[in-house]
Amino acid sequence: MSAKSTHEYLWLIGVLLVLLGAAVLNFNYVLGHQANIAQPENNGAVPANSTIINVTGYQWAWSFTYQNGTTSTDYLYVTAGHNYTLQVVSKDVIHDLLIPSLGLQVYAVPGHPNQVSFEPTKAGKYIFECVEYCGKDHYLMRGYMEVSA
Ligand SMILES: [Cu+2]
Repeated sequence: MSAKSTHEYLWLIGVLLVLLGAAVLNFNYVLGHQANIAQPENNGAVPANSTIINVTGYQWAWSFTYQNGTTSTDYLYVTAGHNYTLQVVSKDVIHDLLIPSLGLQVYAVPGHPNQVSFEPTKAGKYIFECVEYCGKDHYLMRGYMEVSA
């Protein structure tokens, strides 16, 4: 083995160690955030004990209508330990609702409701946002999910 190839092996090992370190940090992060992820179900069936919330995306906000008829804009109110089913639709162009803390993402399409169920497990305030570019004020399509205990 020449001196040059030894040098190359050292670089190779160094780079692999850096990548391994990044992988460990990444897994750590992902696994650490999984406590709040509660099995999104997206196969059309509403779980028996689920509360339906109608969600409408439009340029440029999210509106939520609850079973008692009340509505909220850019705030989603839920309670930990309860199951919810979002029925998501759009009034105009295609939007895409992302709630990172739930590992949940669902398209809002005009005339084609999409449905996703979830169960928040930890009280807190979590960001959500539209992740499909939908016009000039797309960046304003964000809000908070408030999970009460
Ligand atoms: Cu949007």
